[in-house]
Formats: sequence, structure tokens, C-alpha cells
Amino acid sequence: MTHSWDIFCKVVDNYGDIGVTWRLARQLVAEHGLAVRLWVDDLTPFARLCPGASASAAQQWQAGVDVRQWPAQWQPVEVPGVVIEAFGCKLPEAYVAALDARSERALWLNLDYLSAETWVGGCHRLPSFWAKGYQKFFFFPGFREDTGGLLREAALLASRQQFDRAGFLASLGVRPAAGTLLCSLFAYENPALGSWLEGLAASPRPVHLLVPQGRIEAGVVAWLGEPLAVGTPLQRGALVVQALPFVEQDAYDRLLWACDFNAVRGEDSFVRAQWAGRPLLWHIYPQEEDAHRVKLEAFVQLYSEALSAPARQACAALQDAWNFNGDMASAWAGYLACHAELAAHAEDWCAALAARPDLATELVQFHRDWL
Ligand code: TRH
Repeated sequence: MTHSWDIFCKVVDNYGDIGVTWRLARQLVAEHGLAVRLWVDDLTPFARLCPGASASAAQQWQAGVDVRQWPAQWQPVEVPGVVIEAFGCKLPEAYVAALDARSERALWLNLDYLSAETWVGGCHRLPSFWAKGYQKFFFFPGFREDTGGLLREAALLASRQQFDRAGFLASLGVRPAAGTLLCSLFAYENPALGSWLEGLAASPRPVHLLVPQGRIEAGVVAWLGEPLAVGTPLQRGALVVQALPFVEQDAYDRLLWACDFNAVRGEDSFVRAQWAGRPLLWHIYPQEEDAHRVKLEAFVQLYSEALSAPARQACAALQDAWNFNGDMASAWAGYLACHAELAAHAEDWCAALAARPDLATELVQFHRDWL
């Protein structure tokens, strides 16, 4: 049972909780030869990321992962050698009791949220003591050497290099005019959206903005002043806006690779945009009392260390305006003035991150060391 892992996922909202755990589960199976059960309390978002999946099956196999509906009434199951609770979701009491009672110790991990803040390194791999002295370890993803790294499949960057961009875009009905800056937009509702769209429409370089269906769409439609049908481009000044369907998770990666600039949100799309090697605009998950400001600043600071002062300033101004309702039109103009440097930097940043072990490998190694 040391080759069997359980991952527990509670969907708080949106797609990030399942997005991260589904990706991790697939990679542990495909690259580390593990048997993985993924327990999910709400399979509806899962079926959107993985269109072949059922939103209601008690059990299903997807990409070699044993996907289970986490039942409201927990039924006893055998506890495997490794148990991951994602983002502090609470395990069923009966399951914890079975974990405690297991004759051979099992490794219990809490996979935490991603942050570039320096305190993360001090908490990564730390144990906390549970009832009966059972240890649970905190495992933190991250950008720095002293963290658990980021989810990255072994073939990810090579696949990006070989990717048929024109073919992929044509399959979505996207035909950007020559010289256009192709952008994608995935975000929560955002009061700064209007000023960004104004800035894009007035842009000296034509912009083609792809908008997968989701929470930002209503704001785009309000700014356009007319409905936006999936696939039909609408033009305003230098800006073409085109709605796309919500695509499956691997296709979303390709969408990020295909674009010159990506607006992303949450945790998982944010990481995938970095593996795309393109400049990104991060709509960080908003927290009470602006707690996300510190997290955003920590990332921007780390990300910008190797940039010239003007590019660093342009990058910070853009992220700040987007997240805290600033003037996106002027922040975008500032960004465009540094676009070449920021585009080159995005590739360098991706390469530097890729030189580190990925999160799944770090988890497997941690388990080996613990045994
Ligand atoms: O959806 P998110 O905002 O998710 C989360 C949750 O809200 C969570 O509670 C919170 O803690 C976390 O953010 C910070 O953003 P995220 O993490 O980027 O997840 C989106 C997923 O959706 C990601 O796996 C990519 C996927 N996706 C597709 O598969 N197809 C698409 O067309 C798009 C736009 C996204």
C-alpha cells in the first residue's frame, strides 16, 4: 500500500481546488507509477475540466486515476500509505480514526496554498501533532528553493516547443490578423476591466482578446454594449474581442501557449501561465481585508528581480491596477513600452523555475525520505 495514495479535495468554489488536485493525481499515476484515489466532494467542476467525466458517479476511472465522490456519509475504506488533504480540507473523522489505527504508519500531508512569501520556506515540511501524537506534515508549493516547487509534468515544456499554434487556434476558430498581440482573459469580476478594454482599444498595436466563458464575461459584454456569441469576433478600435468555450484543462494550457499575453486568476491558471513562458496578468483570489495584497506583492517582487527598473515598475503597476481598481489604460501603455523585455523575461523565468524539481516529484521524494 506504499504505492497507493489518497488525495482529498473539497471544492470551496470555482475550479482551482479540483484543478490542482486533478493535475497532481494524473501526474502521480502517469509519471510515478502510483495508484491514486482522488476523493472530490463536488464533481461538477471536475466534469468541466475533464469533459469525459461524470458529475455524479460514485466511482470512475479517468486517466488512470480512481476518482471517487466523497460521500456525505463516509463508508470505511482501507487507508493507503500516503494521504494528502488539499488546502486544509478536513478529512472524515472515521478516516482519521482508521489512519490512527493502521498497523503500519501512513504519511499524512496537508498540501497548502501557493505563495511567494518568504515565511513559506520556514513552514514547508513542518509536522503538526494530531490526536494520539499522529503527525501531519505541511507541504507548501512555491517558487523558492526551500519550498515544494510547482506542478509541472515531465514533458510539458517540450510539448510547448513542438506545439502547432496555428492548427490549435484554427480548431477554436481564432484567426488573428498579422502583427496582432494575441491575449487571453480569465478573471473574476473586475472593476478595472473597463479601463483595460479602453486601453486595449486605443492600443498602438492591434490586440485580439480571447475570453473563455466564465465570470468575467458579463463585464466584457457590458463594456461592448452588445451580446458576445462564442466564436464571433467583435471589434472596438484596435481591439478584437472573441468569446471561446470553456475548454478542457489540457487545451487551456495550449491556449496559454498560443497567446502573447495571458490574464489568469486563482492558483492553477497562474502557474500554467508561467509555464507558457509569456507575460501574465494575475487576478489574485481576493481575500478579506486585502490580505491578498501581501501575497501579490511578494510574487511581483520575486518575479521582477532580474528586470530593468522601468520594466519592474511597469509590471508592478499593471498587476496593482488590475487587482486594486487602478487605471488599467495607463498601466497598459506602460506595459507595452516594456513588452519586449517582459516577453523575454517570461521565458527566462519559466526556464529558471523548470530547473527546480516539480511538486509531484518533491512529494514522492518526501515520502521516500520519511519511510
Ligand atoms: O477557478 P479559480 O479561481 O480557482 C481557485 C478557487 O477559487 C479556490 O477556492 C481558490 O483557493 C484558488 O482559486 C486560489 O482559478 P484557478 O486556480 O486558476 O483554476 C482554474 C482551473 O480551470 C485551472 O485548472 C484551469 C482550468 N480551466 C480550464 O480547464 N478551461 C478553461 O477554459 C479555463 C478558462 C480554465
